[in-house]
Amino acid sequence: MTSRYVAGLAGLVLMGSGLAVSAQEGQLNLFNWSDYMAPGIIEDFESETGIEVVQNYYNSNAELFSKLTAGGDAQYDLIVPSDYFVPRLIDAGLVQPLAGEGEGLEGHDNILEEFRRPSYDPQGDYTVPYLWGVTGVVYNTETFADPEPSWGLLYDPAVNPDYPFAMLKGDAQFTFGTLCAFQGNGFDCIGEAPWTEAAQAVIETLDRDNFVGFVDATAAIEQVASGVIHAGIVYNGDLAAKRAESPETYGKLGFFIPEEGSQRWVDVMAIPARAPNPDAARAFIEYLLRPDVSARLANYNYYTTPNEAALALVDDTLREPPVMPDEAARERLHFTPSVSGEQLQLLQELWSEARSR
Ligand code: N2P
Repeated sequence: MTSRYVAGLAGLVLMGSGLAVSAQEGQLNLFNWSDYMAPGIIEDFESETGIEVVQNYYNSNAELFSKLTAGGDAQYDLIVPSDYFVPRLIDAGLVQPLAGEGEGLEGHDNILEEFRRPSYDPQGDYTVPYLWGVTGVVYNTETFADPEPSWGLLYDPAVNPDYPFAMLKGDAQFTFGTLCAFQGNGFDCIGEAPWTEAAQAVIETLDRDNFVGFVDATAAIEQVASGVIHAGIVYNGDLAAKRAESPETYGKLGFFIPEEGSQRWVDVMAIPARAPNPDAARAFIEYLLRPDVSARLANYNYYTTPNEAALALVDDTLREPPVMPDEAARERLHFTPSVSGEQLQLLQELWSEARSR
């Protein structure tokens, strides 16, 4: 029996005897993507540790970033940014190293090798992975019976001249990546030439009569289901979870990973620079690193877990598409390259210029 389970049992015995003893007192302010927790995890953590969890939500990395720069780095204890936003947060001084090194956290050995020293956090000292997934196209299967699995469903006016569609809100680099892929420059494009070409395509798309706007991924699912839009951009697990929850409402929604390539991401846990209660954040990270808790998180959200020790505990649905991309799809998926400094500035300038036209 590992020490972690012994500690858990000791906690139960203490609670059972009615003593008001807790490992750590206090509050944990968790700032997370919406619809990204599983029922019971927070309650069980609270009763085991005595820490009260308060959760607030965002819908894009850009939203998270701007809340942190507006003082959120002193308000939240734990955040869940995506891989390619980590260097931006480190460069802006918005996050602090975890306990010395991430590997010092109990349960860190459970993490798959490929996620231990990733390029976005080479020493693994700022982040611990949470869940990973992919971004693709959601569409109405009654409108588009058998579409080519291509970004053209959104970006080619000849493929969809009339039906309302949306782009993803709050992610300039992702949007440029999708257009770069469509234009043959690869989802992981970097630099002035491909980004300028992508920016031009943003301007042309904004001009189309059936373009309705930039919509959050979770909202895009509802909008396709209700007929407001007929195609948009989503994260695979969000759609899989909705379909499982209500096949009548979401059964007519199709999903594909465009053949020109798309995004694979891993969301990670990190502690803001001036977090009021970093110890509570570390306790929660260690709790989520337990194999049974990781599996519970993955199973509820229909996302793949980076926790190797949890893989045996995940549902079969998580081992097949659309949750686990097949080999052919994995070949066309890319992590979004980390860009910083002048390159990031160029990206942001091209983006705002395209948006303001
Ligand atoms: C939460 C899904 C967020 C994942 N609903 C995006 N990286």
